[in-house]
Amino acid sequence: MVRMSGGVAGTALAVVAAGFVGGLSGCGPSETAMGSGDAAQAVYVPPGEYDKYYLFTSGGFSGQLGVYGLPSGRLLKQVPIYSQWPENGWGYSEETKAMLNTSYGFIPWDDSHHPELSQTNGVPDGRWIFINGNNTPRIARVDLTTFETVEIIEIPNSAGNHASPFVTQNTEYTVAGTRFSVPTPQRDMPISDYKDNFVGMLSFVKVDSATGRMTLAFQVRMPGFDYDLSHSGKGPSHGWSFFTSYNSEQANTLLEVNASQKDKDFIAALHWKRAEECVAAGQVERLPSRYAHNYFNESHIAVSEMVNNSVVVTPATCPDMVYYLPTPKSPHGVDVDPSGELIAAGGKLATVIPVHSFSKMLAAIEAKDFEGTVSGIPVLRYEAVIAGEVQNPGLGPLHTEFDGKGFAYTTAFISSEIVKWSLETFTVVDRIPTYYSPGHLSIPGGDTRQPWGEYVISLNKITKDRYLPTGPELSQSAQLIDITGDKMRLLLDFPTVGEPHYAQALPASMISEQSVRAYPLESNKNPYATKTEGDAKVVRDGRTVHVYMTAIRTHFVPDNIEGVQVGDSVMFHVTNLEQDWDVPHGFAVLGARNSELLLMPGQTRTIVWVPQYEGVFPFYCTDFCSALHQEMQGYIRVSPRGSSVPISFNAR
Ligand code: K7E
Ligand code: CUA
Repeated sequence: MVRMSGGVAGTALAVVAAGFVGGLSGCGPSETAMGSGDAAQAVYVPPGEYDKYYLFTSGGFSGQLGVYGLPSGRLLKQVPIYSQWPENGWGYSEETKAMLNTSYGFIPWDDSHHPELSQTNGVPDGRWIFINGNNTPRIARVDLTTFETVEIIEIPNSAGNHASPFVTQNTEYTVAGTRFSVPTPQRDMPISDYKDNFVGMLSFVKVDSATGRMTLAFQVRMPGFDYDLSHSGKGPSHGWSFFTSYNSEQANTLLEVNASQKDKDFIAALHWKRAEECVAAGQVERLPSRYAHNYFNESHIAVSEMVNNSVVVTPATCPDMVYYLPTPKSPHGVDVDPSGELIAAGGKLATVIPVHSFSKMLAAIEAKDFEGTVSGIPVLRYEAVIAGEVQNPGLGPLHTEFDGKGFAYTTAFISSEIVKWSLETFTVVDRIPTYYSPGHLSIPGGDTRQPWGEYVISLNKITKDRYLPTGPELSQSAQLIDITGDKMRLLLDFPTVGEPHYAQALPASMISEQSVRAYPLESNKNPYATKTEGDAKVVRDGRTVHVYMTAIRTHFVPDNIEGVQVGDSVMFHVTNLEQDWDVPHGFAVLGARNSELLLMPGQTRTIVWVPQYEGVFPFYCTDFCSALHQEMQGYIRVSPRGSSVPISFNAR
């Protein structure tokens, strides 16, 4: 909570305020309109106090997930998702490597754009957060009790999983729309055969409501457009998902020109409840497909399974499943208001924000008010489905969120601003400059049935002149804007790690109260776990040496090991015996060519070390765990290949 009292806080406030004033040069009028002291007070979280909200930001090309506190903007954690993370051994340790497996083999990186909280009844429930992998199509699930990635599923017959992972109202599904259409199944063909040969697959991944476990339920075969963003219906529109598309021209080269020919592209309105009926009735095709499904098994070791086919539904054999809403012009975002009635599109090149009406859409479907068909998919008449057009929305409107009080907020990328508009009159009621070029914005609960409102966070691509220079690459940033009053008020700039395409926030108590503090040692089922120091041992198995090691303040057991030879694969299986909160130990060994291990209390992790030279090599704890942390070390002796030095170690 933000609290202010007494002289100490007042002093700190003055310092923060001075910093803020220093940042004012060259800024717009709305920033100077409020006292900077007011802004500082509004974001000041006194030392020892907690933030009010968690904010989860995508890492973009870092492939990770950022966790921040609001309103302070303090970075709390980076959660590794798709990119290897030597800081804790993610993707390097034997227990986690398989999480990054794909049908293309092990991939240590991806581009992640959209974090999406799980929902119950259209409201975030604080259980999981999903995030898409864009380059190698995947969806990951993070458990919010541990802030750990626990599952990654690859999406077959897709390329560029951008319209993802937006969930349905009760997290029945998380969706995946392919940005790039591709030959399906993949095969050799001339690129110029794009038209009518490439497929744009929209995938529905079922989420088990008890466990969160994901399975690819079905895919919908769509014309070869580029599918860009998605949001699912809610309330009356629950059962539908909406996907923007561009390049309905089906160009395969110079898209900046060739995909901007038509006046309108489409939002695909997909009735997934209807698709479920067709799947149940067997009106499907089984497509040979190869994709990886990775998850932690009961021993908390990542396993990777290959799945070999997918179920495909086609509009032609599942009538009434999908309709096109004409939408100007190369639309990007698509956002559904809290009531579930209004569907707002961002149009990168559009001069208005088109807002479709769900009830009008149903009426137009009923009346068969079509202006034609595209590949057999009915195209609804624009005038029949449009609820309103927001005039003068800024240049390059991209993404919209809602405050739950009857207003929508849309980013304008080119004119660098957020515009606030009324869901009743479709008129702009306020605007505020952002610094600069916002992509998404985020309001706590802002894409749900019950937004918490209070703030909008602008997620900016460009920060020229906002921060100290850091060479050619400058930070991306978030800006915190107060939306409690009639006028938006800029409160705070804070840099972000990676490119925050999108972010979601929710009240902190929904997560903090269920946070895991340690993994119970008694339920550690890792087959290489060492649960007491008396069980520590070193075992040779051919050219592999297994070291069953324990870590506790402030020593490893064993801490002297001999009998290892050059070229052996030494598997350090290290178990952290601590059961206290916030006492990880680290493990690093000289010459390791992968990473360290960071062991949470009660956890076992394994790193492989292949000694290349004879000698005596130290290992040590990398996490300053106690006053005697520097004493937490040991040695391993490496003898020449074929040496007669026997395996030995000092036990307890
Ligand atoms: Cu607009 Cu990838 Cu959601 Cu970025 S996307 S901005
Ligand atoms: Cu254990 Cu430092």
